Amino acid sequence: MTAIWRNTLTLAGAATLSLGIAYAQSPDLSDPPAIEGEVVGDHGSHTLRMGIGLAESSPQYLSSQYFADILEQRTDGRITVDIFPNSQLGDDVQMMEMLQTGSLDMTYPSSSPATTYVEELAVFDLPFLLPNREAAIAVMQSDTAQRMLDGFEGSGIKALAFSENGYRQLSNSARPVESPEDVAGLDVSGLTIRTMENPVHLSIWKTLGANPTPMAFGELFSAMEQGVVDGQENPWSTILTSNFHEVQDYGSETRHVYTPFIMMISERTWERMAPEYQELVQEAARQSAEYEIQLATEYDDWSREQLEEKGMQITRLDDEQIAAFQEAVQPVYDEWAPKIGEDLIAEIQEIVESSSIQ
Ligand code: TK8
Repeated sequence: MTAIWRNTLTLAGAATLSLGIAYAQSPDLSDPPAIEGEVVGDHGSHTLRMGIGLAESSPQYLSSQYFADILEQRTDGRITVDIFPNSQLGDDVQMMEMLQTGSLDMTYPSSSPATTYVEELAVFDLPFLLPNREAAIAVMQSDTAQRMLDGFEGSGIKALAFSENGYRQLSNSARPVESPEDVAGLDVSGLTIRTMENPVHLSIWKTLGANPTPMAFGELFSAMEQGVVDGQENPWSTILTSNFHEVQDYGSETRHVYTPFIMMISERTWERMAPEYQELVQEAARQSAEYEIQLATEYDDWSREQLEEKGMQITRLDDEQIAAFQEAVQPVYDEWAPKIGEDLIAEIQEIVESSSIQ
């Protein structure tokens, strides 16, 4: 972990969460695939504590529940997983640290706060890099991505699988945003946009002329409620299942970054498990990640419609408007491409090009 990344990041205070009741309704979601395979041998019992950031109705939680069900069924109840949603146990950064010390078994953060462990992950933070979901999935399931997961080795964290957080959309409580100028306009009136704890995201919003501030997800709802921050950016499903529409009137379909989630386990917990259990945990992580991507896909447009029904004014940007944002953030590439690595970016762009749909 080199100084360049540590210096750039400022860590938010402990997460306090007031999300209120999770959003009950959900789209006609696909049921999880049937759990197949033999019950594995008896290598003792494990109760895994898993902390996640999002609400019970989120694709992140539902797929984690599927992960738990696979382990319980395939071990005849010898491995159980207790899931703690809504950042109850801390934010992404804190929970990764808890995996390192062994005070938590599993977590499921966004890739962005994990760039302090594996710098290559920052490639996912470059704006407009992944034009569509097919390209994103092709990248997440590539050898390049597997190399990033392997990059955690020796850090105290074992990274098991990528899944989808999703395409990030801007929301704010001040006005509709249709152009980079509108974003810059947000700053003129001193409005603040919350970002994840990640230097590339800070650069994106600074470059667009906003006034960005990094903050833990668990603090975001109350910070918006109290007017500490005026805007934020997340996938529609997170905005809906975290009830952000209660404190955000405007949304803009910027799709400016596709953020993955990474399912992780503490290396200490992993090393306490028999090889057959390790194999099963890895398999279950991949299966639940595939299911999570499916759920996140089904939630995306549906959540946007729900938010509009709940009164959020959502601006859909046309190709020309998106192109204006792409042009406006070009300086982010100039700043970060040399640090992230031109070769890595080229590797990802090649996967994107070869993925079926352009
Ligand atoms: C939840 C976070 C969240 C992320 C963010 O723990 O912080 O805005 O998008 O999903 O990982």
